[in-house]
Amino acid sequence: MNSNVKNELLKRLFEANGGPVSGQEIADEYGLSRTAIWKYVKELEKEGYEIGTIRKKGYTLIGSPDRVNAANVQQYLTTNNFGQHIRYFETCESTQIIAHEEAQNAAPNGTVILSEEQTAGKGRMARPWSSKSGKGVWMSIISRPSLTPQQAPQMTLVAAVAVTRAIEELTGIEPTIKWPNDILVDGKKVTGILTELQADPDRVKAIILGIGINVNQELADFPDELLAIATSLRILMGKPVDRAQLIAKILGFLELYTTMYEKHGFSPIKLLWEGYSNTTGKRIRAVMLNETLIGTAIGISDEGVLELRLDDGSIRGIYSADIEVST
Ligand code: BTX
Repeated sequence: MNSNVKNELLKRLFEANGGPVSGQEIADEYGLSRTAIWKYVKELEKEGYEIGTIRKKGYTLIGSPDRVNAANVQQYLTTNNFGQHIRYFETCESTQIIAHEEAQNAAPNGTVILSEEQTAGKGRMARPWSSKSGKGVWMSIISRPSLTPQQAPQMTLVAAVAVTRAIEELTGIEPTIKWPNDILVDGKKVTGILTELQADPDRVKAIILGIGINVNQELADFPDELLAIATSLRILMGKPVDRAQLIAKILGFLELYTTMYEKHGFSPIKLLWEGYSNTTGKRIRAVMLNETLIGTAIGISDEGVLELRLDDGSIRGIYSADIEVST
């Protein structure tokens, strides 16, 4: 079996938007028999696609399985780069690991790694990220913006704004962002973002943006220790959400905001970010590796650094910390 032919057939079925796709034409183009094309149709049916036949016209797509594979995502894509190359897995340890390898092997800007399940999903500082099969968006994006390594942390904020906006548009839910990387609804985490870097001292070679979104979990899908701190879009909406459509929307906003950031700097992103922030103006505890600071969050600087006014009136910039918002 040639997976290119199968992918091409699927792509055309999506593009035909319910209309017929001629098996004969594909057979002619690839120098195959019509029976060979029929075998690819049977393969797709085994994967969960529902395919009908119209006599003398060809095949039509009636339904697709709930999968985040390339064809399902790309039918909704409006981007030039982000998501044009997708590698899809039923399961893997972590999409970040695969993305790092792909980035080293010269994967183009905007390459996306998606998996139905992660068996060792990673959070920041080697914390685990729960990634149940078929229930969430477990995605790593290889971005190659022209930035210095010092600017890279700002990409976390670019990604947070893109994901928040996409969730808002698709579901009507209004999430907030807790600096730097948590997307929350009613104080519970729906999304975590992990930004990793491949860089020379003066130039970013690749940013690997890891995005984990709880989409279609029900309460029973979460491990006990997460019940108090995590939620999913399905729990919030009371109905399932189309993961493929959500991914395409995120990639659209991510391309838009990354371009905006490269062209105009961080200020437009900062404005968007502040509109979603649940941190600004609040009393917070910032837990860092070597110290814990308590104060009022004033906002973020033009570099994306969180500015904290301590009780003695002095101002400290926080580059990396876990934040607890107290009021
Ligand atoms: P973080 O360090 O801010 O959050 C990790 C913490 O969040 C964990 O210690 C746990 O308390 C909690 N947690 C774990 N799983 C979940 C979950 N599903 N929902 C809500 N809370 C949870 C956040 O790190 C960054 C997460 C990035 C995940 C993506 S998924 C695709 C990519 N591949 C990969 O291995 N990681 C990224």
